[in-house]
Amino acid sequence: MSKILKVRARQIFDSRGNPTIEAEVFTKNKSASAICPSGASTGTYEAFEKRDKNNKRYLGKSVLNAVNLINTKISKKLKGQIVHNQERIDTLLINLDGTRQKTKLGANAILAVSMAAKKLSAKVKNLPLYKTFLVKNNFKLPYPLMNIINGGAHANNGLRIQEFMIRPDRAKSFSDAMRISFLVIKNLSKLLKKKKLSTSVGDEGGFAPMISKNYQALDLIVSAIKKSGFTNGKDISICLDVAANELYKKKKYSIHSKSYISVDKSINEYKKIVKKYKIKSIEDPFAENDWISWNKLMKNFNKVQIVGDDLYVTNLERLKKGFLNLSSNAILIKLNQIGTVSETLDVIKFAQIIGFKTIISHRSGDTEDTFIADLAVGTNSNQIKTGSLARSERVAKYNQLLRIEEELGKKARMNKIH
Ligand code: 2PG
Ligand code: MG
Repeated sequence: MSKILKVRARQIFDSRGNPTIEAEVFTKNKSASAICPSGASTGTYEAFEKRDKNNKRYLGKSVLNAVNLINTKISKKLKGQIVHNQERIDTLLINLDGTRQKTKLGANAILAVSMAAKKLSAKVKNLPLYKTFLVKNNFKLPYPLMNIINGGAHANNGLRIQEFMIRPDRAKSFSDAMRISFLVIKNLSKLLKKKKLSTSVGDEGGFAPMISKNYQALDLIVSAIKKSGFTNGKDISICLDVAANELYKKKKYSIHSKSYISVDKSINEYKKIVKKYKIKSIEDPFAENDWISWNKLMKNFNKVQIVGDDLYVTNLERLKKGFLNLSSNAILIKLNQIGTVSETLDVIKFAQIIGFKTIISHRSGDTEDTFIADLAVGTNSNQIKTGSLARSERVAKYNQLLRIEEELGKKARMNKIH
């Protein structure tokens, strides 16, 4: 049996240039490493990200204490554990921390180790990572949700909605999904240039032109889809991440314009844009504690995918509450919101049992680590959200999915979107 010899960690940097943790787990002959990502529009109930608040040399952003905890306490705890026993490894990590939101060791420290152990187990078994999760055969590729216009906390253009995404619903294969998305993105770039708008990109690789009205972004995307020879709402669907936590004040929302309006009025505006732009998916339409408004929205739509991100923070208890409350019909999955691979898999399993769509997601501060691409295939998740076709930390995940598709060969299938 392959036993863990030691765990080592180092401080490296993420796509926004912020310090993050890379952990490396060793057996006698092999090792594997993993890197933790980091969000900007985070939910209050996410697991804790440990940073050295008092270290002025890194403006309070370094992760050196967490790195040190991995090299000492965590390494000592995991020494001698069988690398294939992911649940035991994760339980030991959870118990060693002992707090609800993993504040002692930091979820960033715990997750980097948890993912590295998972990768090492696959390596020792000589299996591709995607074959070591929930699905054992009939692997399916997820539909990409490409964030092609960035706003909100991911850009400084004043756009209210954080992410304007496209999903190539009629793609027959993952490579076809990439080709379709590529065409729309290139045509969008041309359109922006023509309108003398910037083609520079935001944190997730989507364009961040200086426009501030949601409908301007939506009109641009509709034109790009048309220009590429596709039909909006059929070949391609527009999907949104509103990230409404950031747009909430005293029971009112500033989603649709700068002024704050009531929930009922916000829902009416949602209805208008869903109809006009044939929007198929809305993530975080309301704030993380506003359960009633989520339910109201669900009652208004029966064909729109409503996705909980900050609402659920990949937390089983919150997902159960959302299920009972009829808050949504899909969940966004982010490993670092909860902090271990095992807990993430539990949430995915439960979501799939209750018939929710699972969407595996990157963070706005991400890295070259492609773990989530394998996770999406290995859990039969319908969709993956990992930015646009720009910035290597985003493209790396898509490229990994292309490799997986190639490896599956004739057996490769796309997941079901409807
Ligand atoms: C989101 C994510 C990823 P962040 O809100 O869904 O797109 O952003 O990582 O900043 O929370
Ligand atoms: Mg989100």
